[in-house]
Amino acid sequence: MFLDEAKINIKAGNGGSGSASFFLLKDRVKKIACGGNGGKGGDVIIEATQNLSTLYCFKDKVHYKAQDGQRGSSNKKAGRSGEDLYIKVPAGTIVKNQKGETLFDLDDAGAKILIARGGRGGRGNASFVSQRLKFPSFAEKGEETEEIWLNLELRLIADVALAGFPNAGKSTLISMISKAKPKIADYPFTTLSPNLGVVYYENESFVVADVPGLIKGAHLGAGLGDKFLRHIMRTIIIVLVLDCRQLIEDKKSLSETFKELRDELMQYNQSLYEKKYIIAINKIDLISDKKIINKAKKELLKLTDAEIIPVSAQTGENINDFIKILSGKVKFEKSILAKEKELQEQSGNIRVYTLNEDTPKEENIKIITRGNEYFVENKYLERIVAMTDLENREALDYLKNKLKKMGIGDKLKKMGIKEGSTVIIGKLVFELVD
Ligand SMILES: Nc1nc2c(ncn2[C@@H]2O[C@H](COP(=O)(O)OP(=O)(O)OP(=O)(O)O)[C@@H](O)[C@H]2O)c(=O)[nH]1
Ligand SMILES: [Mg+2]
Repeated sequence: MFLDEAKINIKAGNGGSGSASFFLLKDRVKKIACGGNGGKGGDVIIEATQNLSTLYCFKDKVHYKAQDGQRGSSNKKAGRSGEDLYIKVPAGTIVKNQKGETLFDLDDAGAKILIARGGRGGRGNASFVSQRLKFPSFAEKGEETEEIWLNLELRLIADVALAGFPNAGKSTLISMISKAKPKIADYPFTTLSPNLGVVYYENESFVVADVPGLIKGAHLGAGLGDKFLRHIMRTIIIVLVLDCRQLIEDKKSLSETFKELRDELMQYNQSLYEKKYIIAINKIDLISDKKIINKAKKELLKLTDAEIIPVSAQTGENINDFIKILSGKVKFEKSILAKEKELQEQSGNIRVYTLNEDTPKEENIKIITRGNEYFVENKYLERIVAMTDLENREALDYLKNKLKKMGIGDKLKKMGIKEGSTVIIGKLVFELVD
């Protein structure tokens, strides 16, 4: 079963809450704050693997959640961190956000992205002990993480794509040059999803993709072509498969079909159009008069300087030459790409992408006014507020102090805030009473 699109919901683990506990000394009067910190929540990591070739496994499982961090406990015992969750996807998967913007392109096996970071563990009351505050009765709550919806889109990783109109013999060709065993039949749209095959030549090998047939207007979504054209996007070389049966049956020239195909690729995507390609004139076993083929080839050469190879995917005629030429081209183009990639890839294989910053910064506090309301916007601050136990008087005092130190009060005053105005910081809403 093949599936090349999936929508998943992920959530990193919440941080565990800190503990507010005291250790009573022998006299049962003196006490020491000893609440430990909560553990960090598990991260969600998406990893590309060679062992998967479709997104089918995401069909029934949509929600993915990493483990929460555990609560801290007394005796300064920290809570255990939540386990990270690895989501495996086939190499070639593109990760998009809900708006359809590409966040990441996992184009090689082994590439990993940290897509959502686990929540920070809340600090236990032992962490709040200071000269001024000897017996803090409060602890921080663990940081809560948010769910994220992602769209996964698979673009197969193949070196070569066989493209052509339905029935041209693409599937027959891939079955002739590789071990792939796609369905072959004498009607259009036999192939409904892409097939991959590995072709071996001398000491080299390359991957070929047979995709569903294109038809005129495919770029507009006609037929099946449009949906699968994206699988050709990554390939280095396209083989345009033309069916020479039309020369005798429909009296339609190959040049015309060639132009239609090229046009279709161009309409879909400029870079697809600009890709290197060669032409295979297939089914030459059906035409005994070789002059007809040669004439068609000459006409095509007026339109393109691409290599043109007449073959029969059925009898195997010229197939060795075809493989040899294709292999040479793949090798050449790959060596160019490898050099380009070397320049790009100095940062290694593991690329970290996060939707939430690990340590939001204290700087750049923004305050926005709307009528009598003042919105303080700063991730660092919002996180502190979210992790504060707002029910606890002492915790609130501590937070107030922190806000003062950060100069929030002064900033608000400078903006001309009046008594009775509302200040909003994340989940915290309060009225200014001076
Ligand atoms: N005589 C002859 N018939 C061929 C050759 N290649 C393919 N065919 C026949 O052409 C028909 C279509 O072949 P497929 O390989 O299914 O064509 P396709 O391009 O994959 O078609 P779609 O998947 O529908 O796009 C089948 O009946 C094949 O047996 C060939 O070289 N010679
Ligand atoms: Mg086919």
